[in-house]
Amino acid sequence: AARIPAADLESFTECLQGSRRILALLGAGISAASGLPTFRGAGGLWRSFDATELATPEAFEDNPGLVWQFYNYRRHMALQAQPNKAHYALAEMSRKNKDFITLSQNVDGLSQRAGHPMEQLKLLHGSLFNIKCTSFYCDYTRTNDFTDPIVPSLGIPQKELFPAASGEDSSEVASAEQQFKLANEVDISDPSNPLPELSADNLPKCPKCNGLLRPGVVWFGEPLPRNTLDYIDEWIKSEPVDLMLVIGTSSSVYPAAGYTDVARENGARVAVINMDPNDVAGKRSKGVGKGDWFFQGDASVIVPEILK
Ligand code: BJW
Ligand code: ZN
Repeated sequence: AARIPAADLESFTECLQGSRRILALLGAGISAASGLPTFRGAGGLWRSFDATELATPEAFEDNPGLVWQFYNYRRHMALQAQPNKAHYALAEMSRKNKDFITLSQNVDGLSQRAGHPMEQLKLLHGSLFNIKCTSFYCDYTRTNDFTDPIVPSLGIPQKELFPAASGEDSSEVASAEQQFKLANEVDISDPSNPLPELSADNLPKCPKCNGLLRPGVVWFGEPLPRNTLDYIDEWIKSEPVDLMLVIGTSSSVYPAAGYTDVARENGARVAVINMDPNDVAGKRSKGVGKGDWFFQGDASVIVPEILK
């Protein structure tokens, strides 16, 4: 907190107190202090793979087993993580102000678990805990699926951990709890641990059509949920926006990053909270302009400090 310049905090607080219609845009940096890796820069690799290259329809088509292992791992990590003070501060402020809307690019569920009012939380890129069918003619989806691993074969294969389990001595077969515990002690993100090759038969299957299921997230080249985009456009354009908070995002992915400029055009002043001063809002815009704030540091420290 000592890093926040007093004059900036003072002018920001004055603006915040005079603001009713507030928009927040969240990125992976808000969950960094909860132990979840971001996409770009250090930590953006999973095994030897660039996380942004696994988050594509092409990667899933080429190797659904690999991509499912990546998402199964991310689901597990997100479930183990706890929301931090930034998630809680935003949730609390949202409960007090129904004109405060948060657009989250994150799929980790931490805002929801911090008690963020759902009607004020717009998920731009879906959720790790939504699942949908890949079959063109099938509309099967399910939400809030916290099964971990999502299917048993996405845990560590039993025969690798329990060579005896396939043998005669049934006393060697581990209980479900033991299997779960052991499976999660093997760090599948460590490339020195073998990654099992999985056939489509071992992956999550649709109960309706038996097609392959996929994570309910938005990959590159895919459209964001239409009703969410419509809601946001209407919300931003119906009345002037007073203030926009851009928290822990590289502002490099569209259309999400573009909302900062749209809000600015509709009157908003913009505060950016980020570790990296180069990641100012809207890479394609002129960046942080006159009358805006940049608060450098860990969102879990800065956000509760500037919103209190
Ligand atoms: C801290 C911190 C700490 C660290 N405290 N800070 C216009 C122009 C150019 C290109 C496009 C355009 N419009 C669309 C495109 C194409 C594309 C795109 O944007 N490409 C860019 C790379 C240029 N966009 C799309 O494809 C989107 N779809 C689309 O536009 O569809 C159009 C369409 C219409 C009709 C039919 C068909 C199509 C879809 C984008 C989907 C993005 N998906 C992902 C994966 C989600 C699933 C998953 O999680 O696996 O979303 S990619 C990944 O990036 C993920 C994130 O939500 C997103 C943004 O990343 P984020 O959150 O900003 O993370 P990082 O790592 O980049 O940054 C972290 C930041 O935190 C850094 O700044 C750090 O400094 C900071 N930080 N620790 C505070 N403790
Ligand atoms: Zn189906």
